[in-house]
Amino acid sequence: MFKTTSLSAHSQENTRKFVIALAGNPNVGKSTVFNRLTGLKQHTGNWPGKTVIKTEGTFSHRNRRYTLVDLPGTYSLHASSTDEQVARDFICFSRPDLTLVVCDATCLERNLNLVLQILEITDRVVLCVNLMDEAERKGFRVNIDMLTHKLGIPVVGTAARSGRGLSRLKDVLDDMVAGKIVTTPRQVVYDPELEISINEIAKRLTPYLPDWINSRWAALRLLERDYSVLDHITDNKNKNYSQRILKEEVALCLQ
Ligand SMILES: Nc1nc2c(ncn2[C@@H]2O[C@H](COP(=O)(O)OP(=O)(O)OP(=O)(O)O)[C@@H](O)[C@H]2O)c(=O)[nH]1
Ligand SMILES: [Mg+2]
Repeated sequence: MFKTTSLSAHSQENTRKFVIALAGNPNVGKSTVFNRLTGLKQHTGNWPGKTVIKTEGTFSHRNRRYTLVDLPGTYSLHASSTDEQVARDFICFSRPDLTLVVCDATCLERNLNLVLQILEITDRVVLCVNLMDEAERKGFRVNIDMLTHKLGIPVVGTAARSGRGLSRLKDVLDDMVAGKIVTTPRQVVYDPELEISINEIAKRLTPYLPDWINSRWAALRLLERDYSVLDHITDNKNKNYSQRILKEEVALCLQ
């Protein structure tokens, strides 16, 4: 799954700060991971226009500087609550260099739902399977290698409260940013009829969207009649016209 690339292309990059979005279900240890990585270098405010708290922190590792953004805990990214909207918009539209998803090792199945949703948005994802100590205490065995293979992204087991695995996690984040790891994220395949519509809409959307927005993901949002993604189309001059045309095309695909 992983390919190694040359570091030379990235030699200039140690002067800038890399942004890591920290996502996950509620109560899985995100803030514990956040505190372990950033120590006291934290700053708290609000998300613009929202009453949701935004906590940012910084850390350095192997000569690179990072800003870690602790997103609200969510079970999904359907933007049906303010928390979900904040988390989704940051991962999708703020273009973080990486998204670090924290999972609870004792209830992986429920947690993986969010992971798969994030993999529909971006391929720049690292999974931290936290609470490994709790899982072990309950007699669960989590196969990290198998998860890595099945999901196509790097997976690191941690017990953040005691600090176990955090050093390896930092190495993996850094390897991702350095371009040493190329991911092949597992994609959810929907039923064939839906896949035809997704592909058709994605094809029509592509010319209107910036290339960093995944058009397959955008097509799925339109199929759910979530048109907020259309706010991000690049054709500013004809924005209203383009939005109307795209909505009509989606309606045609749904007939
Ligand atoms: N045993 C164990 N407990 C942990 C671990 N990581 C976090 N905890 C505990 O789990 C609880 C929740 O941790 P938080 O870091 O607040 O979780 P969170 O995901 O930030 O929670 P929300 O922000 O409320 O969504 C706390 O009591 C932590 O001490 C771990 O690896 N092992
Ligand atoms: Mg928290």
